[in-house]
Order: sequence, then C-alpha cells, then structure tokens
Amino acid sequence: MTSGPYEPQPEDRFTFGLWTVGNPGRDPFGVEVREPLDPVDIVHHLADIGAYGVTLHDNDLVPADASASEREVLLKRFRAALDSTGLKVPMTTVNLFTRPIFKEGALTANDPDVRRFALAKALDAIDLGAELGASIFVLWGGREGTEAHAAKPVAEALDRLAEAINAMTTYIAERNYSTRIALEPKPNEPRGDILLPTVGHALAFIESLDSPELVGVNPEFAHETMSGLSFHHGVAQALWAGKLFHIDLNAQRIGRFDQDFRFGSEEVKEAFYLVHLLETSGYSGMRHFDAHPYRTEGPEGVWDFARGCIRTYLILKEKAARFEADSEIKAALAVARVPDLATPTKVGDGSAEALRGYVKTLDESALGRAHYGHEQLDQLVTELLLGVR
Ligand code: GCO
Ligand code: MN
Ligand code: MN
Repeated sequence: MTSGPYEPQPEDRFTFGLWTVGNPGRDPFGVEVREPLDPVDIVHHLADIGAYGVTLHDNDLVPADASASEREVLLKRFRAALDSTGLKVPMTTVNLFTRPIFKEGALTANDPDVRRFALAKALDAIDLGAELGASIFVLWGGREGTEAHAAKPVAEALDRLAEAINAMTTYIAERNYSTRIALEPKPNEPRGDILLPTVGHALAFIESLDSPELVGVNPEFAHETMSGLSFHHGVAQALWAGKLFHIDLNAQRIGRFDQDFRFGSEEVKEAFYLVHLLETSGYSGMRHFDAHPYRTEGPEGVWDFARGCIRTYLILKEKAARFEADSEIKAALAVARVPDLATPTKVGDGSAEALRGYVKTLDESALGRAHYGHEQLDQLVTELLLGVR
C-alpha cells in the first residue's frame, strides 16, 4: 500500500500517538477487543510504515505506579527502539483524565489538592518530554468541565487554568527547556461541556497568560467538527495568529459522538482544504494522527489503519498540488476575485475623506450585479477530488 508516489518521506513529518495504534478498542458499551501493544513494537511498526515519530502520554510509557528504577528501565528500552529506528518523539502530553482523582476536574478541580496533584503530574510529564527530546507539550483538558453547571463558575475555573499554565511556563523557563505548550480544544466528551471548547476560545485565552509566546494550540479535526465548525477555518486562524504549534488529524462526522476515525475517512472535502492549507502555508510542524482503528480490527487492521491515514494525506497533498497547477481552477479563482482579496481596502492616504471621495465614484448597482462563479469553482474542486481531472 505504501508504494509509488504515496511513499512517506521524513520531511512529511507523520507521527502517531502510542495510544492511537495501541488503542485496544474499548468503548462505553464494550470491553477491549485487542491485546495491548508493547511501545517498543509500536516504534518498530511505525518505522516500517514510514512514520517520522511517535508521541505519548506520560502513562502510555511509564505506568503511574512505576518506581524510579522501573521508569529508567522502561525509558532505556524505549530509547533503544528510537535509536535503532531513528524515530523521534516530537510531542508528549499528560494524562489528566483517566484516574478517579480527576473526575471533577484536574487543573480546574474545585479541590485545591486535586489541582496541586494535577499540576505536579504535568510538571513531571514536562520533564519526561524534555528527556525524550520533545519540543511540544500538549495539554488536553478532557476533565476540565461540568455537567452540573452550578458546580463550576467558568471565570474562576479559567483563572485556575491560567494559573496552572503560568506555573508550567515558569517551570519551563527555569529548567531552560525549549518546550512550548499546545492547548487542545474540545467541546465535550468526556465532560458534558469542556472549558476552551474551540480553537477560537483557546486563542483568546492564550493572550491572558504570562508567557503567551510559549503557548499555542493543537487543533483536532474531530473536535472542531463535533462543534459543527469548519476545521480548516479554525486551523487557518491559528496559523494567522502564529499559534499552530501542533495538529491532531483524524475524521469525524458532524453531530456524532467523538469518532476519531482514520484521517480522510469522513468529510473528504474538508480534509482536502486542510491539507491544501497546511501544504501551502509553510507549516513545518508535525502531521500527527490522533485516531483509532475501528473496533472491528485485529492486529493487521491496526496497521491498515495507520497506513491509510498516511496514504490519504499524501493523496490529498497531490490533489493540493494539482489544484495549484490547474489552469481552469486558476481562471475560476480569478472569476471569484480571489487574488483581489490581497489588495488592501485602504484608499490613498487611508483617511476617511479619501475613502468617501473614492466611494462616490463607484457604481453600486454595477457592483451588485457582479457574479463570482462559485458553482463552477466548487464543481472543479469536486471533480478534482473525484479523480476526473
Ligand atoms: C481525545 C483527545 C486526546 C488527546 C490526547 C493528548 O479526544 O481523547 O483528542 O486523544 O489528544 O489525550 O492529550
Ligand atoms: Mn480527540
Ligand atoms: Mn487529540
């Protein structure tokens, strides 16, 4: 499956979480259907399919109850696998959602002792990431939210979240780490409502922090789609703000549970616009897959899933290049006046007088009669994706 033009290259920067290919298929209605995978085997398999790196939660690699010497043994084995395959660990994260202590929240729990516990765990995970050479630390607040809304005033919870992230950036600076933090928005699941539900909420929150330059976002396809939003719009705004530190790729249909499907398996057009955006924007970060194989799959299906994520990305990357080169599409973009969006609105010296004088020369009804050819443009994109151009 990975032959020909869709063979991944290291510069494609494809990465997978240990918890993605290693997902045992548990869901709210059913138990595990696959055996746990050894992180070392995952590293070797990922290298075989052409991935650039692997990512992890602290406890994907080091169980919470491991002693210091057990931690060293696990890390040594894992490092040996990285060294022999050349795989990198560009991102690590912290599990602040599985254990019972986090049921009411972690960094925004009402109980200060739970918050202290969560913050200490996050600082330990930042150390682990630095030890493994990761430059991005993802923070996903899965439990930071509510069902019973009376139980958590949002503004105070945001104060506590900001306090925790400020403590993390202070720690990063004290230790001279090169780590940057990427906040991962999600609207719901597992909580009824989660704080920082969308990319937009996260971008606004970041500006209130002590070291906003160290904090960006890790948008996820499924999460923005769950909110009914266009994923590539959110990613475009994150890029525009200089805040796209990392990205989680998967697939999701609007209005469904958190599906975490193989990249490109749903919403193909949206996936195309996303890949086109990443590939034309100069984004140099990871293409990270945070998805799960279907629960129907056994051990081989897991790798069909992983190869499928990469292959679909590369196919869409090729489509993006064709989009750029297609002369009919270029002409349709001109009809849609896309190139003119780059022209500043300002007239003359930028004064209101210059603007008003200019507007007097315009013919409103002529402007109102303009057509933009969007049907033709969108049909061309549709045909490109359907493989007939
Ligand atoms: C989810 C999230 C997680 C996070 C991961 C990193 O919906 O479960 O996407 O997979 O990305 O925990 O913190
Ligand atoms: Mn998710
Ligand atoms: Mn994610």
